This record gives sequence, C-alpha cells and structure tokens, in this order.
Amino acid sequence: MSSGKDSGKTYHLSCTGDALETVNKHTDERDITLFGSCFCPFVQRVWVAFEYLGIPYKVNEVDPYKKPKDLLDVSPKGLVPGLKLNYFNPPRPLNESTVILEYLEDLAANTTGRTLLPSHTDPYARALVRLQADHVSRTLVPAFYRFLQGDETKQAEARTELDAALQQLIHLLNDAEQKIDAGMGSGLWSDSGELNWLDVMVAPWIFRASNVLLHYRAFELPEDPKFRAWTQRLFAHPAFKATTSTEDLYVDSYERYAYNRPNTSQVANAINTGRGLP
Ligand SMILES: N[C@@H](CCC(=O)N[C@@H](CS)C(=O)NCC(=O)O)C(=O)O
Repeated sequence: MSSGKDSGKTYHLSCTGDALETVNKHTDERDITLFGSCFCPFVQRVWVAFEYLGIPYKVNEVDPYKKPKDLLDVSPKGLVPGLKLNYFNPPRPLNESTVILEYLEDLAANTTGRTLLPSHTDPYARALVRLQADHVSRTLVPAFYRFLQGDETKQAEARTELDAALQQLIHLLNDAEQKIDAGMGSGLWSDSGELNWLDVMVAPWIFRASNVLLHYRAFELPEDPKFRAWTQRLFAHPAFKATTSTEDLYVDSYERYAYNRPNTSQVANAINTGRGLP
C-alpha cells in the first residue's frame, strides 16, 4: 500500500504490455479510428468491445487533458473515448462510451454477427443485463471515484458504499444467472458463459480496484468465491487482456485521483462538487 505521500506522478500517455502490442497492430487506416488513452476505463470498455466483436479499427492515443483538435472534433467535451467514422464523407464523430458500445453492437450484428447482449429472442434476458449495467453506471462507478478521491474523513463511508455496490452487483448477477440460459449472453459470471455486455461495462473498474484501490486504499475485492472466479475469467479473457497495460501504469496514472489534486479531471471535479459524472 502507498506510503501516504503524493509523489507527484502523472498519467501515462502510451500503453504498455499487452495493450501496447495491440496498439502496434492497429496503426493502419481503417473505417473507424478510436481516440483513446491508455489509463482510461471508459476507453477500455469500448476497446474490449472492438476486440471481442471483431470490428476493424485504428487506435489514436491522445492526451484528453490537452484536448488536441482532432479529439475535440469527435468528442465535444474533449473526453475519450471518441470515434471518427471514416466511411462517411466527410467523416462523422461519435462519443460517450455506452453509446459507442451500442453502436458497435449494432454494427457487429450487421457484419461479424458477434454480440455482447443476449439474443433479441429473449427480451427479458436483455433487460436483466441492462439492469446490471445501469447499476454499474449509476452506483458502482461513482462509488469507485468517491472512494479513491475521498480524504481520510470520507474514506470509511466511501469504502462501505463501494462494498455495498459490489454486493448488489453480485446479487444482480446471481439473480440473472437463474433466469438466463448460459450461451444466451449470461456472461462470464457463469463458468460456461462468454464475455457479455455487463462484463465489458464493469471490468475496467474491477481491474483498477484490484490494483489502484489496493495500492492507495488497501481495498480488497469481495471474497465471495464466485466473484473471485469471475474476476479471474474477466482479467484472463483475450479481449480484455489485449487492452490491458501493466499494473504500474494504472497505479501511477491514478495518483492524481488518490491525492485529489486540483483539476485532475472532469470526473474528479464532478465527484468533488457532487454533480453527475460527465
Ligand atoms: N461519460 C464519458 C466519460 C469519459 C471520461 O471521463 N474520460 C476521461 C478519461 S478516463 C477523460 O477524457 N477526461 C478528460 C477530462 O477530464 O478533461 C464516457 O463514458 O465516455
């Protein structure tokens, strides 16, 4: 765990490890350019989906805090991820990780035939997975940042909030497992399932909890054996692994959040002022 002193590290600008290899394989012009940053969990969501759904793309690593013009052209707030859709003339922009995920899901349905959501033939299964994803967006992700940014007076409460969010996720996953057939998009929670929508929506934060929150907050993920087996399957999944840098990159990049440095990011400002995430 950290010594409790801000050492002044800043965020990385280039991927390392497996993610670097993947970047190097995606430098040629393609119909879609992904604007991303190596540390960003919102980017990783989208990136995992590209890999899993088999959609061709080019990666353009950018600094979202410097906001180069080509990023602003695709994402009005200068947030990553952003997409440039080069098959339109002139190219068209798309931003917002969950909207991009839906776009990629639709695109894959018309091209590669792969899918992250359960089949349309089971609308209730699709709804259950979306309910899990809604919990991730509205409760779990904000709880992650509140805990990471919270000063000592707020940390106990924030830890409890994150623990409760994870327990609720476990409850939702167990409940859905009873109601969705494995093979119908029940996800890696089931040991016979495949990567699904919820897995992609949440894995980047579960992974960062396992290294960043462990390092700065001595946080341990739930011990529930099913939860532990699920995280192992998530982290080892080829599409997730291919987009993951070495753990030091995340620990370094999140020091700014852990010490709640002023103007860390739009997400950090939203947490500090109690507003919704950007
Ligand atoms: N709601 C956005 C959030 C994306 C986001 O906050 N990305 C961060 C990097 S992890 C960013 O671009 N920050 C730049 C800034 O704060 O100005 C999404 O889901 O795509």
